[in-house]
Amino acid sequence: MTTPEQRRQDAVDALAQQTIELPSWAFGNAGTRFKVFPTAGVPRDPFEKISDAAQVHRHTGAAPRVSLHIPWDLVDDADGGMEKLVAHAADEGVAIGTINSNVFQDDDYKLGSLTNADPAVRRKAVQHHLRCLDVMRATGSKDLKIWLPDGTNYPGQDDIRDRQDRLAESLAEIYAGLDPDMRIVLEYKFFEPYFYTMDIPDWGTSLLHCLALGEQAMVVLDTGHHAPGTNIEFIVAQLLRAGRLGAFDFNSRFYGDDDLMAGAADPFQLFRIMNEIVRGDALRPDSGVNFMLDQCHNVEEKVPGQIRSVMNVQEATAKALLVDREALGEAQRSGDVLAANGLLMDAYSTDVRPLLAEVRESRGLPADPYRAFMASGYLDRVRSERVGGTQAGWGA
Ligand code: PSV
Ligand code: MN
Ligand code: MN
Repeated sequence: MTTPEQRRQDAVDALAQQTIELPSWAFGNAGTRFKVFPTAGVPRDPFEKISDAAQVHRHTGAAPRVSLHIPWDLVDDADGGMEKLVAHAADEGVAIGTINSNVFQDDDYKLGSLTNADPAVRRKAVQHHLRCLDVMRATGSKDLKIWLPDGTNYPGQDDIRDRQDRLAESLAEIYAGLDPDMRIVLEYKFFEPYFYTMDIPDWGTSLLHCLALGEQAMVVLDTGHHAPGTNIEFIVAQLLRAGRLGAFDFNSRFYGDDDLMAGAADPFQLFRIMNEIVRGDALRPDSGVNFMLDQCHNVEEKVPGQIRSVMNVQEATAKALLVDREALGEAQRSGDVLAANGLLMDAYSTDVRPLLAEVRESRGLPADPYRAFMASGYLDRVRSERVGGTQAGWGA
């Protein structure tokens, strides 16, 4: 039997190793299609986005990688632009993580990118992904994240099956370009930007394409990309069982793809997800599951919004680590429904903030990263320094 003290110690060890990747686009201005409210001091280029992300790592010690979106974060410089970005990241104490491909901005992609009926448009979209692989070679990134914005708005607009066939062919071309240590991580989303069909609307479609591609293709689960009421932890359990959960995009939703701070809307759901992660032994740094945030901060400050989200993921993880799994297994096997549910709820109801403060302080980090950042003067500094030029928008 493990004692509560042993569980606590195991939790401390696991939490000290947990890392969460940050999205570069969280640091730029974002908004809805109605309005983007500009925030003073936001980054004007990819270098400044990385500097802001590094602040999150500096205060939490848990966010050592930054995910880039290409071409938004492309530093086009004949003299090794991306290498300069890598060096800048290293100077700031972080590294480049996943590379995300945009195929949602060009007019050519109105009727689809990798699924477009026009072979020339498909070729262009495939080429863009091959270019992303080159960016990965320049940045040392290992994961190419494909979120496919393709779909249709009206029944009959295009042939659903033909689009799947074209998608499979395009993905196979990209997959063939991977180096042996690279992966495609394939995201799904049930609606938006199209509202009748999306070409990768759900985990089943993503998984089928991944299985057809091969072992270097894995599913990405974005917590905001499901219909209301979807049991996301079930999907986590199933994908882990199949060995195909490649990454998370954490964010909160109340309605649709709201991109709010992770753990803000439904901390209990985040706990249930992390409970499946711990149950599936997928928290280990070498588990193959990359934990990432995918958020936009429309009305709140961005760096502290990211810090708060990292802390929320850590809290959900700490609670999941405290579940008494032996007692839970016994209760489950003996059919004691209420005891089993009670054991899970006991862990969820634990205030883990003192435990996390202890983990941080033992690593020389502030007990409360949010307060430490707010007191650091960084926001005032960038507000006065970053004047002029064009503020980076969601995309720029
Ligand atoms: C799409 O909604 C998405 O969640 C994808 O992950 C993209 O990479 C991200 O937003 C930013 O474009
Ligand atoms: Mn996402
Ligand atoms: Mn999204």
